[in-house]
Amino acid sequence: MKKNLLEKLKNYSKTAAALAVVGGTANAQIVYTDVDADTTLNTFPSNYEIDFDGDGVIDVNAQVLSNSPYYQGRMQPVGTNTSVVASSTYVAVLNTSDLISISNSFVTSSTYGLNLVSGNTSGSTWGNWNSNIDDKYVGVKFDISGTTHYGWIRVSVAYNDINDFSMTIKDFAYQAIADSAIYAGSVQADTAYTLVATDVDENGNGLDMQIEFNMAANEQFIEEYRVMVVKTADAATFNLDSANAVDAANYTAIAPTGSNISTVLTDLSNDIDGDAIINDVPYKLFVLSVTPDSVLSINNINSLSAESNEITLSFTTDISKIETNINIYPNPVSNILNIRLEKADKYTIKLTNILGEEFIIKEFNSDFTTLDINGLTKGNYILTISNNVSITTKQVVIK
Ligand SMILES: [Ca+2]
Ligand SMILES: [Ca+2]
Ligand SMILES: [Ca+2]
Repeated sequence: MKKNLLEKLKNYSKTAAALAVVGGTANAQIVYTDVDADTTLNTFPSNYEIDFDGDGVIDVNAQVLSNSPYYQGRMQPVGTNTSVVASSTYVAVLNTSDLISISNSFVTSSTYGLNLVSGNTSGSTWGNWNSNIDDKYVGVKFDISGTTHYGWIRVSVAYNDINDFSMTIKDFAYQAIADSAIYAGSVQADTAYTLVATDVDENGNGLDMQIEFNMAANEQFIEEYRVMVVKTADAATFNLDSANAVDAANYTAIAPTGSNISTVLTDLSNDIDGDAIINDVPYKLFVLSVTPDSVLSINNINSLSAESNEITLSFTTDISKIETNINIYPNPVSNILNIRLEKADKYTIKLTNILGEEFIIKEFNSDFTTLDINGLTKGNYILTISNNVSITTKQVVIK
């Protein structure tokens, strides 16, 4: 498992997707950088400089050095207001999913930074990493343009004794939202983009809804895309929290393919409210990129695309389409009249007598409905059925 993960991580490069988000943990925005290849510091002195935000200002300098009889592996905060999560006065060993936030104890050390590993040839040791430690985290707080950001660095230490150890720097990430916490090891799925919805058929349901979108620039942390159909009236307030809460019956899951996606929904596809997708309702579509919890931690974060164009499905067929595909039964009728149309749509039906007197009017969004005609006088009636593009009439006999 771990080996696969490391292999997967090797090809990952920096993600800096621009996505408009609001504050809060669920809407976190994590910028991840792989160290490719993992960098092992095993000669004295050697170092690796970490620039979390890619602004050219080094934030943390990881280094091993010897000033005999002392040997040290350190994390040196070098950026403005940078500091490291500490236990005692040494770099703390954080586990996957430990929260890095304002609540931690941070220490800013001066010239050499904080010890992970240190000791002397007389056998004294200092620090919390003086052993074989695989894939643990250094928590960091640093400054971007005067605001505080939290991040993690994944580190392994191979330790024989105090003058025979190495530190391996594997990857790092930070929370792009100022003052917002990050979980150690937490990553975020990249975002699908440029969604285009098109009406491609004449079924009056999801079979007419084609969605095309560009795959995320990096699919490393994406388990599946979820296509979500949102009524336009609700689209402005639809956000990552809402998308995460949508029931599995009400989105379409698509596995990443390594290519851009084009797909058509099904006749059973619902919008996010659980309503069938039908004609004459304005929708906007979204794609949620879902990251599996198993990749690195239990705190990985999904990403929501920007909305698609607005799409309103409709029939472009004329009156003959309805006329030839209508089924009214039984006829003559004495109790319940069934009305079945070939395609679901928004229909209005009226039952009138031959004088034009109106007895029943009903609207429905479906390909089927019933009328209860109990109590109506026996005789000949006219059933008028219309949608937004056509109208037709049928004779009904009540017996
Ligand atoms: Ca920087
Ligand atoms: Ca790496
Ligand atoms: Ca259509």
